[in-house]
Amino acid sequence: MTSEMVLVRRAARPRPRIMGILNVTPDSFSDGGRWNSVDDAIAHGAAMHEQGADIIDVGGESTRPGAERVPVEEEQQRVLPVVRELNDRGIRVSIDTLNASTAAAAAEAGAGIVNDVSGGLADEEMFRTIASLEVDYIVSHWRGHSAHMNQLASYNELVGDVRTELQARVAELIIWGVDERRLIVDPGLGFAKTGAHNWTLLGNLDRLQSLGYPVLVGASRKGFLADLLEHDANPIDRDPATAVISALAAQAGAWGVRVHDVASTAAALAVWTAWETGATQ
Ligand code: PMM
Repeated sequence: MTSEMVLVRRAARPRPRIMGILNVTPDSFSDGGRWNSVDDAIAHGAAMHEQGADIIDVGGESTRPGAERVPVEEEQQRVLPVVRELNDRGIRVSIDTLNASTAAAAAEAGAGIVNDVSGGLADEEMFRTIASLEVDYIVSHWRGHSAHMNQLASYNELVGDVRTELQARVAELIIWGVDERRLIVDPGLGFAKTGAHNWTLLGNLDRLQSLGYPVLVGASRKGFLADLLEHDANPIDRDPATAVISALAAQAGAWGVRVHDVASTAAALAVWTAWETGATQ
């Protein structure tokens, strides 16, 4: 060491990808029914892309607490034309589904990512299907269907249990022959988790990152944010809190954030990027 002080700025980290949520469902908890027609859904997906979404996550079955299952044919009728058209417009698309046959059909229609909130537990064909497709796969922590997931929210050591359960799903995917470079993990906020569980997981993202896979955070408009807020007449009132989580997730090194309101998260991540780089880029 010389006596001269040298300031070394560590290399800037990439900003997380923004995944814009496109629920083509009549009943999703925060935006259900709004993008119910194919044309409206495509227009909304394209608008989110314009606002800065890197990926549009198309889903045809609500996973809100208490939600009932949707017949798979109906799910595919909802999502496939939207996936196809967005892909034709050059937009990267993920398919949010629990069903292996929908994952395969959506990949055929151009989806490059399968986002399965059940981590393969809802459909025993999912991992075999993923192994046969050229897609990235988001493996979420999950314990059971929305209709009864709140009864499954009990843990010995929350973060360790979620980490171990995710690791087991990843190990199984690798046995099926899935390329581990195509895996992304997700703590599954709100899925068999209380509000306190969600905050604990967010505060310990580093322990999930230490699994060695990119981490996706899906906190957008979820009920646990409402408990913090004095004025919460509507799920969109949670967008500022969601945007702050996006910036904090960036700071924690998340690979991506899944959000309804792309504009506010894009603004939050622009601030984070300027902070991170000293606005040198
Ligand atoms: N949450 C929902 C749906 N899909 N996918 C991932 N990877 N992570 C999540 O946290 C997640 C998800 C439920 O929220 P929505 O009904 O607003 O889409």
